Amino acid sequence: MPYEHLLSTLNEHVATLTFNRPKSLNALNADLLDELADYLDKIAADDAVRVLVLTGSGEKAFVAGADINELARCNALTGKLMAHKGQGAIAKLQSLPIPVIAAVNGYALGGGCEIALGCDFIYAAESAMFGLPEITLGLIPGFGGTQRLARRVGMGRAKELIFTGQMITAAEALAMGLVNHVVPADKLQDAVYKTAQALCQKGRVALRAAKATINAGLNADLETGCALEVNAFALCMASSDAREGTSAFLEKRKPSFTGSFKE
Ligand code: CO8
Repeated sequence: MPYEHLLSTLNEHVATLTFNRPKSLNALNADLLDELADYLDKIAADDAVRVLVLTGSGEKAFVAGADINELARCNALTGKLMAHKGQGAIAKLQSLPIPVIAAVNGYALGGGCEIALGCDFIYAAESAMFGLPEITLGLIPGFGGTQRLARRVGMGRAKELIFTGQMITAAEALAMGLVNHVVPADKLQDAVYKTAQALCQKGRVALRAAKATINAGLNADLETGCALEVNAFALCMASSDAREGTSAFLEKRKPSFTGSFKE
């Protein structure tokens, strides 16, 4: 499927997907969401990709939200379909077996903030702004924001941001734990790529197990989460990466992981 609104590159196992509608600050229309879902299906099945980075084209925006031109034409039914479409794409993003980093280079508002919340880490340029301003349009977040923001920053802060629709700076987002790192805009892509490359050197089996276990455990009670961890730990033990990692430590050398389950 050729993409009209997305640009993709692959560089040494790091895939970068760029939201590319700069004239509307990379706003999410229905076609873009279809393209995103298609791209994520392909990435999930591509063994060459070990880390995914999401960013926005231009200097102003990561994604400034759902396309308000389309929202203005929605009724209850089409609005519901649109919300399902966005939630489906972000669910694929969150459950992608590899690490996903949002490189937020500008506005991450509404659906754009919700996409960032579906990523494992958020790195932001100093100039980035975050917010869920749907309330100012007479709406609420519809791409998972009411759920994921509260899980990431706590209920009080999430309610304040969603009730007021206020935008916050990257520094404020960092202080509340929404963002992992804030860097000068011209250093953002390098900082993200450096982390992505470091993750590419880790054991793939363990990385996937860690991500899946943390994600599943967040929606379960502690006992269930710990039971999931025991099984995921055993799965790692069955991998050649575990043998390689422990041997390398004892032999005082750097490990060379293959991500294979073969003995
Ligand atoms: N949708 C469509 N077009 C947009 C959007 C958007 N979300 N954001 C910006 N644009 C367009 C502007 O209309 C403008 O177009 P034009 O040049 O043709 O007039 C262009 O991008 C540049 O924008 P501005 O001139 O407004 O740039 P400023 O620097 O003055 O302002 C802002 C930047 C503050 C980001 C401002 O554009 C803004 O407030 N944008 C809207 C932000 C917003 O409200 N986002 C939330 C949208 S709702 C949402 O995301 C809901 C998700 C769940 C949906 C559930 C399914 C139904």
